Amino acid sequence: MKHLFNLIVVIAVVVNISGCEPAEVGLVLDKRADDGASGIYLTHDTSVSFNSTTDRAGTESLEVGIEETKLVAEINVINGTLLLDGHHNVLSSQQKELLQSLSNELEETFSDDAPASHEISLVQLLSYWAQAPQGYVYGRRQVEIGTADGSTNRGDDGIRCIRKGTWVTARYDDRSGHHQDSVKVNSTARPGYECMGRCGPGCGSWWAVAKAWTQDCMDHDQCSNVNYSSGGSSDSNCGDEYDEAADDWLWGVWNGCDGN
Ligand SMILES: [Ca+2]
Ligand SMILES: [Ca+2]
Repeated sequence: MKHLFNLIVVIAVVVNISGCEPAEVGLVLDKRADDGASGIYLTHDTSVSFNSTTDRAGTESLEVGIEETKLVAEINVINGTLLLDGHHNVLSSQQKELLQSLSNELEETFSDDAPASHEISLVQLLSYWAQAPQGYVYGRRQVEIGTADGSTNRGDDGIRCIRKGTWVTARYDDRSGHHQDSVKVNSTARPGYECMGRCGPGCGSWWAVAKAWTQDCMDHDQCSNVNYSSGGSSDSNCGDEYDEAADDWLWGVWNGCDGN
């Protein structure tokens, strides 16, 4: 009987040790300084590394790696340009969820103090990459910040602020043609589509360091809302609206698009 008791104790200890083993998951911030930030975000089965730097010439560089998958961005604040290069990768839903989780974690961390410009860029870029349409190919492209393409009916509106509570016309195209839908800014279209017109997923956290509402983000939100609900979510429907919202996502807040 005593032997049996000992055996039970041993089994209990083994189970206890394995059950309480500290899980090394979460954000490890290696560096947070005036000239950049770097670290790694760990989950049970994968990791995301990030490294952002900023120099006196007004260039902010960011490199993100999800295992072997690399995404880079270069922002020139002086010239008003943004270069995005995803090496033609296509991210899985899980990889995009990871980027959004990392963005959320960094946003909460940075909100403790007044976040630096490059820290807000990091949070917003991760979130932007995380919200790409399904099947989106992260190619190499240069964005002129805040430059409208001159089209009045659709296309890139530069960075045009919209006000919460007002009705605006969302313009987008998909496989069934061109659409113009009237949508109330900051309304809820359905679960997952709260705060319509905000650049970012849903309404974001209350500690959000950058909240902006713009026309291009509304066009993208409504295109996604309509196409995702019909099961047709894909790069070919809303990829162009997503592309046109890049500058809004990153600089809407600096352009005063606080929704008021
Ligand atoms: Ca835009
Ligand atoms: Ca489209």
